[in-house]
Amino acid sequence: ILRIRQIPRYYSSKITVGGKEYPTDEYTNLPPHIEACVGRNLHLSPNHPISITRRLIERRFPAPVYKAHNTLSPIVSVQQNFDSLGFPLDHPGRSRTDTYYINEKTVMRTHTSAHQADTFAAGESEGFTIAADVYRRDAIDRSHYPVFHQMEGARMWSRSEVPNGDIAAAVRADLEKLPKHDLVVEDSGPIFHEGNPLQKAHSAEECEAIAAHLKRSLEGVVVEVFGQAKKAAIAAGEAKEDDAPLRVRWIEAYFPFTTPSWELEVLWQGEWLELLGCGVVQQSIPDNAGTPDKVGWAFGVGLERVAMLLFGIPDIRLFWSKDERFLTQFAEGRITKFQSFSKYPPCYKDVAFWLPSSSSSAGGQVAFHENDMMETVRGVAGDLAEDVRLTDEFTHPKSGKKSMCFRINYRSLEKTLTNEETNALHEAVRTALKEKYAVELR
Ligand code: FA5
Ligand code: MG
Repeated sequence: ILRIRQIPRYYSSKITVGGKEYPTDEYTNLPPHIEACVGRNLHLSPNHPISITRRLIERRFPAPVYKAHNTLSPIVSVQQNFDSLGFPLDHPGRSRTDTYYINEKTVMRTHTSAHQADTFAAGESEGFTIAADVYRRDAIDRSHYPVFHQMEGARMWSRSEVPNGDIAAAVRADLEKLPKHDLVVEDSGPIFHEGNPLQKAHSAEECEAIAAHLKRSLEGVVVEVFGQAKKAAIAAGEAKEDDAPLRVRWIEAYFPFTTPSWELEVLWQGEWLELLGCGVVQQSIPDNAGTPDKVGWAFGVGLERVAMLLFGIPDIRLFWSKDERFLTQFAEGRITKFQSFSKYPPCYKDVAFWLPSSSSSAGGQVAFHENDMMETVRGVAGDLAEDVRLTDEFTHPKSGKKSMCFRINYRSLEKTLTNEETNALHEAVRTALKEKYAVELR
């Protein structure tokens, strides 16, 4: 039986998240269908592809240099998620359109970097990995989901502990110990320049050594992951030994908490897919964590993105499936190609509406964000929504009113949806939009 979910319009004075109660306020925007994911812990579920992927990557960052943290709570303070990392107050990531707030001071972590400062402060090891569920209001398509998993990694060196206080030499010595590989990675150009600057606290030589150690470490992950993926594809008859090699590239990036910064992308299904972000840790973070003599690097990788490539999983929603046909295909320590149990027909439906005039008036606060659409659809249709795209948007020249049109693809991973079912879902989406955002349906 198809269940159409209700979206709450008001929150009561308390909200329960992960079994604990929190006071709500005008920031609260965490819907029940997202709260329901707290505690699923796919990254710790034996034989789940997210857990298998986590362990595969963890193996590249072994103890005792790296300590693995995999059970940190997803409920963090705004201080941990944003302030400690130097996010400016007007950074879009802080807005309620992008982040799930439990209340003004408490959020669902949007990334594993939320634990960087605390982990530096604890000072238990030279390096660490942190695997965890993270939460974001975001697009709906085959590679984006509002709850996903990241692994953070960091490696720090202490000025007071390396021989002669020479960080660059110590990092280069550690670089020599990393396994070499012959993967060709397209590079992004100079290690640092005005647009991707060196920090004042670092010499050019230090930054270059840290960046080289960072890139070699992460390229090692790619080599491991794709070596395994290729073996599995060959075993499944989907690839041959002499197939064209994987295309991988570094591109420059920006994060408030690293500089210089990069992202690593791979060519997947004809498009560049971003796997991870990384960079040289902003010195203010170890400084504020009480470990000012530490310098080093950090990265954050999307585990679903890696798992999709590893196992050939075509849609990110599958990770949440409780369907035995999905779950029984995977076993710890074994990389095999996902056998799709079938592809059911898509069903495209459009919805067009005028935004209430207050929200489209010039200079006024826009009260409807694309992510509001995403969440409304996910809230009503759950995993029966495969993809949502903004197909048209315009402002009426006379009335100044703004119109938006979205195309929703309804498709179940488990069965063929009937016309009645998709019509009911679509009608419920329309009603929810009208009730929650006072849009005028067209
Ligand atoms: C971050 O979250 C940074 N914290 C990463 C980082 C850590 C940078 C440490 C520097 C130092 P970003 O928003 O790009 O960056 O997300 C990192 C990765 O998470 C992406 O590369 C992608 O693999 C994955 N990801 C992001 N959004 C989604 C989503 N909605 N669904 C699935 N995976 C996602
Ligand atoms: Mg990114």
